[in-house]
Amino acid sequence: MTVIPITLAPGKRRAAIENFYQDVVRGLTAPQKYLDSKYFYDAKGDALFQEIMQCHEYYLTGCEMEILSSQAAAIAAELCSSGEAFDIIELGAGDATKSIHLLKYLAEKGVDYTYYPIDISKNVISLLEKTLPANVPGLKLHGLNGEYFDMLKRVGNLSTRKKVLLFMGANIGNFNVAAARSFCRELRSMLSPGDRLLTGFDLKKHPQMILSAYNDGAGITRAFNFNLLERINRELDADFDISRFDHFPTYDPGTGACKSYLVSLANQKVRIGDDVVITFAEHETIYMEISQKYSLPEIAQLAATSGFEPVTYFFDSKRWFTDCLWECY
Ligand code: AVJ
Repeated sequence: MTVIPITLAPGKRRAAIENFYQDVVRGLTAPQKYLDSKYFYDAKGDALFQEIMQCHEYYLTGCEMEILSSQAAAIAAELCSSGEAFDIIELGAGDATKSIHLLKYLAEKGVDYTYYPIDISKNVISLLEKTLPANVPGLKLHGLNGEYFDMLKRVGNLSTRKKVLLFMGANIGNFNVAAARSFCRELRSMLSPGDRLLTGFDLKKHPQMILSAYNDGAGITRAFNFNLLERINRELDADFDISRFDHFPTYDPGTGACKSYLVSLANQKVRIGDDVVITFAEHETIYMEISQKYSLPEIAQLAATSGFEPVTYFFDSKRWFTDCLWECY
């Protein structure tokens, strides 16, 4: 979740806005215009994503919740099977409503571990520090607010045990396949043999189910996409007229790429700040987000080409989603 917390010091806040501005201008001046989906998550975007997770079409959250709530014991058994002590690090921990099942189970069994949630949102981390120990008696928690790789380096100095990394929520889907491979390789370079990674993948299934998940009837996903244009208006003094754009979600079952676009409904110009004017042709698109879907062989290949060995796949009862445990070799 990318939130620019109001608690940021003025200098840091200015730097965050400057990065946002640079990324937006770079994306909207490219031949295929695009915006980086990490910018969806301001306060309004966080709230809209919470609503998406409640939509009946958006099956992902329920599937992964089922896996964690009904198979915590099996996951824990796998983690403990080597007999070696470990700490748990969660990338993009959010509110930890899924991982809490595993954390609780391990705590109840008396397994000694520290939980290091990493999140880009300072609000998320302080909330976890306040609420989680009350819900998981005896939990040792050390929250880290920042970028994944910076914070992973920090954990390297704090923890001397084997590492278990959690990367859930199908967040890996926000990378295309090549970028997911680079990401996994970079993770691998920060881990050691015997360390493990539990990643959530949304699986290929009936294309209509997938497309509907990103095109809910209540229009929440649409609003979630438009919010990024509104955020640009709010934070970068731009003048997008969202009534002159349409939301166009797509899914290609051949590649497993679920991509969403915004479509300009007219020839139009959009001003960003004092210096930049972006020209849109009628029907020109902005590529907003990818949510990549995988088959099991594609997951195995991703593991193999990034230095991991698949250990166990945990599935929901419909087999629509998998949390996959990999080990570094
Ligand atoms: C948070 C990246 C897992 O891709 O399914 C949901 C974001 N975008 N609906 C996803 C999202 C539109 C979501 N992830």
